[in-house]
Amino acid sequence: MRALPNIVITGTPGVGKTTTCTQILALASQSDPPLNLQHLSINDLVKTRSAHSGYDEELQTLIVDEDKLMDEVEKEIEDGAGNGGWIIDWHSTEGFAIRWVDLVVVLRCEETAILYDRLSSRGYKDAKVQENMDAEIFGVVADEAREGWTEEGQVVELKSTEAEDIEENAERILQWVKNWLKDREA
Ligand code: DAT
Repeated sequence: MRALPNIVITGTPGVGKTTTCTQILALASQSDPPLNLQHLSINDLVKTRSAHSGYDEELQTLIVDEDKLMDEVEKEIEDGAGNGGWIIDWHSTEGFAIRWVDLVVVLRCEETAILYDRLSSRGYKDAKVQENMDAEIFGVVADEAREGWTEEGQVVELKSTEAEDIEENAERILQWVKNWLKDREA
């Protein structure tokens, strides 16, 4: 059994996944006792392990080789005897084994104008901004997560619109980790 839970922080690009993960790790290291959580950026893994099969010019993105990527994810997660504590940062949960993950957090930015600004300030082309906006409006990532993790409370959606949301969400997620630990001790 894992010593710490594995959590996926997911959502449409620009909802604040990486910023939230950084904040969770900062709070975890300041906890008493510190919690040994680690950030697993799947974006980085795609690049460093070459889990891609080319570049999509239209969508300005690497074409992910999902089988290779999931092999690499599994290797990372199972590293250290599978002790857990991974905060996994990716815009999808597709391909993840249910057993790898204890909680899926879907960040949501329902203020489309705000998400639009975040995406266009990254220099994304219109087609890519539009694709992501549509995905957010239709809740694609949340639906996909719910199809996989069906038990009550395994998937939570949190609003990530304003700066205060980042802090609040990171605190909630850390509290969830602490409760998970308490339940295991009992
Ligand atoms: P993601 O990892 O989901 O693609 P990010 O963490 O890189 O997103 O954030 C993209 C940009 O938007 C970054 O400049 C921080 C900002 N941002 C994200 N969530 C926010 C929030 N809830 N309030 C204010 N700014 C936010």
